[in-house]
Formats: sequence, C-alpha cells, structure tokens
Amino acid sequence: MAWSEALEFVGAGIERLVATHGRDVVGTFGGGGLTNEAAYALGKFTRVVLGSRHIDYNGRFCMASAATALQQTFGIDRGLPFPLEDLAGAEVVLLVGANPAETMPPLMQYLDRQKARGGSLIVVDPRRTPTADAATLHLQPTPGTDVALANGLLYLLLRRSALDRAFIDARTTGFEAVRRLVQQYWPDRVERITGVSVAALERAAEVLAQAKTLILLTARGIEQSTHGVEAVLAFANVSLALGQVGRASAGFGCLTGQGNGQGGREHGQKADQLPGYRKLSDPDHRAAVARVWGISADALPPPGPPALDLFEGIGTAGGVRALLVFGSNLVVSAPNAQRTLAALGRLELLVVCDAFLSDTAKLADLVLPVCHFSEHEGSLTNLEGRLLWRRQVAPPPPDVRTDLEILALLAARLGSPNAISRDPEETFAELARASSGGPADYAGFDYGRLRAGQELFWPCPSADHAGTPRLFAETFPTPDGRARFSAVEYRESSERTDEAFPYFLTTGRLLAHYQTATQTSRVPTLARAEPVSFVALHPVLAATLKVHDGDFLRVRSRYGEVVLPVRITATLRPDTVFVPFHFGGPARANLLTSGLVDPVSKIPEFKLAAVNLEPVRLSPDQGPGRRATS
Ligand SMILES: Nc1nc2c(c(=O)[nH]1)N[C@H]1C(S)=C(S)[C@@H](COP(=O)(O)OP(=O)(O)OC[C@H]3O[C@@H](n4cnc5c(=O)[nH]c(N)nc54)[C@H](O)[C@@H]3O)O[C@H]1N2
Ligand SMILES: Nc1nc2c(c(=O)[nH]1)N[C@H]1C(S)=C(S)[C@@H](COP(=O)(O)OP(=O)(O)OC[C@H]3O[C@@H](n4cnc5c(=O)[nH]c(N)nc54)[C@H](O)[C@@H]3O)O[C@H]1N2
Ligand SMILES: [Mo]
Repeated sequence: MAWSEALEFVGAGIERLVATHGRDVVGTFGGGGLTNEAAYALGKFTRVVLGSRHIDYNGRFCMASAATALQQTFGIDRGLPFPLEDLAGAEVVLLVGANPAETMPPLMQYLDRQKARGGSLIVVDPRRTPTADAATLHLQPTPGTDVALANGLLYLLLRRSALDRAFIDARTTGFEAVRRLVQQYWPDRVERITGVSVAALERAAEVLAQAKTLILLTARGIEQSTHGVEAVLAFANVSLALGQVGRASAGFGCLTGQGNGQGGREHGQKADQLPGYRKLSDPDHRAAVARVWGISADALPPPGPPALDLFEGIGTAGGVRALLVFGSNLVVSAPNAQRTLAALGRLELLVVCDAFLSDTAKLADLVLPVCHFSEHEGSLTNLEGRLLWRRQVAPPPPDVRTDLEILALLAARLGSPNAISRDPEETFAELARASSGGPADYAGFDYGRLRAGQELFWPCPSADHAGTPRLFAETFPTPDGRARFSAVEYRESSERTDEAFPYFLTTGRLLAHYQTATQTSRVPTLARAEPVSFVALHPVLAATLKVHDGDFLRVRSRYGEVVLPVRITATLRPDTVFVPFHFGGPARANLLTSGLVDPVSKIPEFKLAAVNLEPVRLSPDQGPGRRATS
C-alpha cells in the first residue's frame, strides 16, 4: 500500500466516524519513548487537528504516581531535582522499589563511587536484587507495605530526635499532622505489617539519623500500586523531616523509566496536560498555549480520561471508536490483558505507528512504519531534567516516515496543513515558545545550543540563561514557597491473599530485555540470555509445591492465568513470586494483573496480585512460557 493510500484510509475512516459521533470519537495513545518533538506534536494534533479530548500515554503506567506526589510535595515534577553526579557525594543513599543494577546500569557508577568514599546504601525491595546485593543494608518487606515502613522509620527518627527542626519550621508545612500520625507506627506494629524485623528497622533509622547527606530515590516498585502516590509521599516526608532536600548531595527524587520518560511527560501527551507541564484545567495555562497555537482557548478540549478509562470507554457513548497508537505495545504492557484485548476489539479503527510489528500492531487495521530512534534527529529530556540531543546516525529504510512526518501528513489530510511541522527543529522552536512561562520552561533552549553540545537543565527561561541543575536551594515552587508534608496512613492493599490465592505475585524487569521486548527479542545475544518467561520462587515454596527448576506451574490470579517454567531462587521471600513483564503471547504477566488503579495518579497496580500456584505436567518444548510473539 502506498503512503497516499494509507493516509486516505486513515483520513476517510476518521472523517466517517466524526461525522456520526463527533470529534471525541478519535483518540491517540503515545509513549515515553517518543522524542520531545513527537510528544508535543501528538498532543497538539489531538487537541487542535482532531479536536478530541481523548489522549493519554504509557507514562500513565510508569511515572504517574511519581509525578503526582512530587507536585504535591515540592510543587514541581522533575524526576531528580539535582544532577546525578550528586549521588556520588551522598553519605547515604536510600533506594525504595528500584533495581538500577538491572534497569539503569549506568547509574551504578555513581553508587560505586559513593561506596568507595565510605557511603552507605540501603535498598528496600521484596526481592534480593543485584542492587540489593550491592547494598550495605537490604530491607525485604512484604509487597505493598511501604507506607507503613516509611511511617515506621519516621517514628524511630522522631524518637532519636534526629529531625531537622530548623528546616521543618522554615521550609515546610504540614509537619504536625505527620508527627501525630506516625505515633501509630511503633516498631513492633511495623514489623507485623511489613515483615521487616525491629532490629533491621532500628539499623536503618540509625544510618539515616547519622547521615550528613542523604539521597532518597523511589521507582516503580512502590509507585505502580493502588497506593503508589501515598507511598512516594510517605518517603518524601522522611527526606523533608531530616532536612535532606535542596543541598548538594541531599535530595529526594523518583527514577524515570523510559528513554524520554521525563520529556515525554512534560509536553502534552498526558490526558490533563499542555506543553511546558501546564494544566489543561487552568484557564491561564489554556490561554497561554492557545495563543501560541493561534486558536481561541475555548477551542481547546477539556482534560480527557486517563489510560484505563480511555480503553474502558471504547465503543461506548462518548468514548472513542478510533485509536491511533504512537510508541506503545499496550496489548502486552497494559494491566488485565483480557480487558485490554476486549476493549481494543470494540474499536472500529486501530492504527499503530511502530518500528516493529508488535503484538498491538498485529491487531491493527493499519500499521504505519516509523523510523527507529537512530534514524532521525530529535531531543530527549533525561531524569535530571537535562535536555539531550539525539542526532541521526543512519538513514531510514525507504518509505519509512518519522512520527512527525506522519502527524504532519495526517493533519494536512484532515484539513489543517499548517498545524504540525514535519521538521524537528521547527517543532522544537514552537515547543519552546509554548512552554515559555510554564513549570517546565524550555524557552531558552534551541537546536543551536544543543548542536553546540550544551546539555542544559530546565527551567531555562531565556537564551542567555544557563539552566537550573539543582532546584529547591532556597525555595520551593509552591504558592507559599514551602514544601508540603502529607500525612498518609498505611492502607492494606486491595489485592489480599486468602486461602484461594495464598501468594503474592510481583512483576518487573530483567537486565536482558527492554519493556515488551519488541527490540531486545530481535537481538540474538539478548534473546538467548532470556529466551522465555518464567516464574521465580523461593526454594522453600518450591519444596512445598514439590516443583524443581524447569517444571511448570499454573499461576492463577483473580483475573487470569499463565503457565510458566519454574526458576528457583533464594532471592525472593517464600510468600512472593516474581514474573517478568517483557514477554508477549500467552506468557504475558499482565494476564494476571488486576487493572485496579491508584485513586489519584490512576497508575495501575502492576506490583501486586494475589495468586495461587499449581504444578502442571508439560514437556519443556510445550511450555507456553516460550516467547510466542513479539
Ligand atoms: N533492563 C531493563 N531496564 C529498564 C527497563 C526494562 O524494561 N528493562 N524499563 C525502563 C523503564 S520504562 C522503567 S519504568 C524502569 C523501571 O525501573 P525499576 O523501578 O528499577 O524496575 P522494576 O523491575 O519495575 O521494579 C523495581 C523493583 O521493585 C520491586 N518491588 C516490587 N514490589 C515492591 C514493593 O511492594 N515494595 C518495594 N519497595 N519494592 C517492590 C521489584 O522487586 C523490583 O526489583 O526501568 C527502565 N530500565
Ligand atoms: N506487569 C507489568 N506491566 C508493566 C510494567 C511492569 O513493571 N509490570 N511496567 C510499565 C511501564 S513502567 C511501562 S513504561 C510500560 C511500557 O509499555 P509499552 O510502552 O507498551 O512498552 P514498549 O515495549 O516500550 O512499547 C513501545 C512501542 O513503541 C515502539 N517505539 C519505540 N520508539 C518509538 C518511536 O519513537 N515512535 C513510535 N511510533 N514507536 C516507537 C516500540 O517498538 C514498541 O513497540 O509497561 C508497563 N507495564
Ligand atoms: Mo516505565
């Protein structure tokens, strides 16, 4: 099919549906792998060209809890409000639900240097990961109990009079409510909830109390939970109470995931958001962006529903019937895979733009081939809020387009020939203007500075500004300039174990695979390193179930089931099993997850499902754990 035919197919399909159902009938779904330019253009395309409120992106599955909690506490969401280099100088680093040894290996060099200088590393993870192996202290809690753990640590720090009262008085609000709340988290009770011994809690509190500088980082292990926001807030309380924020090598941050996980959440592909980290619900923000886009603020749609509601609404009155996907393989990555599949089945038009034929692309009415990241130029913003320029290193294959080109061509077909530029530099210049004055202010960035090798941190409001590597030295970008404590109670997880589902399942990542493995399964050495999915369990649990390495277990949750080969490892708690989420087909970990979400961030519960385990007899080559598809 020629491009002209393909564009006609999409354009005519959209027009037909819009004529019957109105403009909101078309939705888009983006990704944190898109460049800043593509993410910006996708947001503008959806709001201006389609005139639809239906847009969200896979960062909902990833950074949503961090973003919510950071804004609530500090008034701004920049994953790390300090340079990574600060890690090397911190006396103590506390990592909660993060496994950078496998998920962010380059970060480990800073921790190695930190350790060489005599620093301590505390890791909180229900699994003894390679990161936990590198730690001076590993706390191994029951999954989903981190709020109790954070409150319990604060209880012990209070008792040791280790808090920084001067910082609390001068720079924060809300401490008194937290002080009262944590009285309920005495060590014995916290041990009962979390399974972390009183002795280990005391040791951790002692290390934190003695730290002259502390960096506390969270990641998906606590954020991808129905209590994800609360868990981040609870740990932010610890940093604030110790006054460990806003100084060199003292700070609180959330590790960003995808290639452009930070930039991808700043420029408008989130349901409630406009470029520059502006809010679609704020009249001033709407007016500022509408001015740059040359439309009236009234023409901008209202905020749309978050990812799972967007999917649930497919085919219903007011919901979408056409979905354009740019940079996500949601059939594998979205929770409760059966429900996702059923929702996609209700679409009248599914268009997937991808560099590979992913499981999601296989379901599409039309797949538009896009350039791989090495084949076009663009900018990314890393977890420190630092702008990086990605140059083109190889020409794209013939007849493959960039995301920007596709959006520009579609916009022209739909009657808005000037709305989207296919040129990254021009798009970036417009993004910079649209972000000007917003929280993530890029106005001072341009391709000239990037090409000259400048890697500047936002906010950077003007061309003569040097960027902002470290935030919060004197004030916080909240209305009163103070950071906010939040009193958060531990709530039991909605996924409870019982007689029918007696074990905890948690899901996450392996070193050898990236995300849904659309790319890594095509690299022979990586595919060989981890060819199939598995369920990892403790030797004691394996003995109870009478299974050995390579035997098969049926893992069943309240939502679905998967049959996987067993991998026995003493790194897990005996009550908790682990399944990697990278594999597609019948081995999908997300056949087991609930689709329950955090009430505020709407991030899905990926880190906890109650399951039962039943041995099944299969020969290894029958194993459905084998990667069926990509
Ligand atoms: N190799 C590789 N690297 C990657 C990726 C990849 O797919 N592969 N993906 C990238 C992306 S998008 C992201 S978001 C990051 C994610 O990076 P991480 O957040 O480091 O990775 P995860 O494996 O999702 O989860 C981290 C840890 O949380 C633990 N955990 C599970 N439940 C709990 C709990 O209840 N409490 C606590 N405290 N911990 C818990 C898990 O055991 C796991 O070791 O990695 C990025 N880097
Ligand atoms: N059970 C469970 N589920 C999870 C998680 C978990 O820990 N457990 N983690 C969640 C997290 S943190 C994340 S980030 C998501 C990731 O979920 P997905 O976003 O679905 O995962 P990817 O495999 O990165 O999918 C990206 C797709 O976009 C394509 N792509 C890459 N770059 C580009 C580009 O520039 N343009 C276009 N058009 N396409 C591109 C890739 O080939 C791939 O098919 O998964 C979530 N799902
Ligand atoms: Mo992620």
